[in-house]
Amino acid sequence: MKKLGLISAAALMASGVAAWADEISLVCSAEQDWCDQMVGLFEAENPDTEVLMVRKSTGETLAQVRAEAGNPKIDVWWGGTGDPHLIAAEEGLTQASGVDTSELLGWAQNMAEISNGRAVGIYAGALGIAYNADILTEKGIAPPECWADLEDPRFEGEIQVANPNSSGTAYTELATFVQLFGEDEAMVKLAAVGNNVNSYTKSGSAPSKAAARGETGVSIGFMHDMVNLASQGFPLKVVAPCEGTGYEVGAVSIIEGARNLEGAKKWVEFALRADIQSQAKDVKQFQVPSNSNAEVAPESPDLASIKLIDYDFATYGSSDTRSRLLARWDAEVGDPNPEQ
Ligand code: S7P
Repeated sequence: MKKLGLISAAALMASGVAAWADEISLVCSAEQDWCDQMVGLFEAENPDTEVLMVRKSTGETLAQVRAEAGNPKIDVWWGGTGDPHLIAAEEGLTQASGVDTSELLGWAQNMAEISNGRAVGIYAGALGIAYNADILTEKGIAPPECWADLEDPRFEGEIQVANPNSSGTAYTELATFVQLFGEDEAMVKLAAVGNNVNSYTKSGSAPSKAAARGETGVSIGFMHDMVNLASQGFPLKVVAPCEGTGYEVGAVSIIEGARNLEGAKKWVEFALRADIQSQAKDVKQFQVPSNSNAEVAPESPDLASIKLIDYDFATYGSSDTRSRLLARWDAEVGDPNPEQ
């Protein structure tokens, strides 16, 4: 960890350039705007600390944490779907933060329980379908209402979704199909949807952005990301699929062997605070916050009114299950043009 010497720090301060006594290395798997907001708020409260933040998708971050086991470059991993955080916990790649979770909602505490305190829930959000109303109207395509509709040839070349190897969002979709339809049937259905997919993206929020811009007719992703885009005026309609749908619990984890353990713990405590979580809506992040005292944005999809499955985080957040499902997805669904 780079520490500024007293002389160089004093020289920098005299020159008006900020000098930090401390650095936290953070990977952020939420949206860039939220990552930037969180870093700004943290540094404003902790002027001696610089947060070195990189934004990466959830599956990509898990791959990095695995590759760096024993010599981690990351102190703390904030955001992203909970399953890969649970897998990192199971593989001993993260460590318990020991933070007080008493103010958190049940689903956030559940994540901490499953992972023995190594992953803590920070937000929740449901998976859904979005469509660009202008495009579907122009092409005379009836909007989707159910997951099954996405298999229909009327959506040929119209659907965009992420690749579950890199994206936590797309892994949530894969696990949701398996929980709704059983593993074999899920693969058949995902392959049938795949016949209509024009592109598998690396990031989970990219397909809905593409649908908002009119580059694709339909996307699969998290409803809160779709609501964000619709609130910006894009002609995006959000669909809660008729069969029911899965949801994520976004998480925060401290990496095993973190070089700045104290800084990482400080970040986790900060990220769980009600006043901090309440500010997510200022950057149009409409997940449901995990702190029971945090404000829920009026735009946040109401999870109680959506037909949610009883998502089995212990099973789908296990290393064996994820490896098996991804291997089957690669073999039976597959991405013909994987993004580099
Ligand atoms: O912050 C928005 C969000 O949808 O992005 C996270 C997502 O897992 C990260 O993207 P990838 O799918 O590319 O991994 C979600 O946790 C979060 O709600």
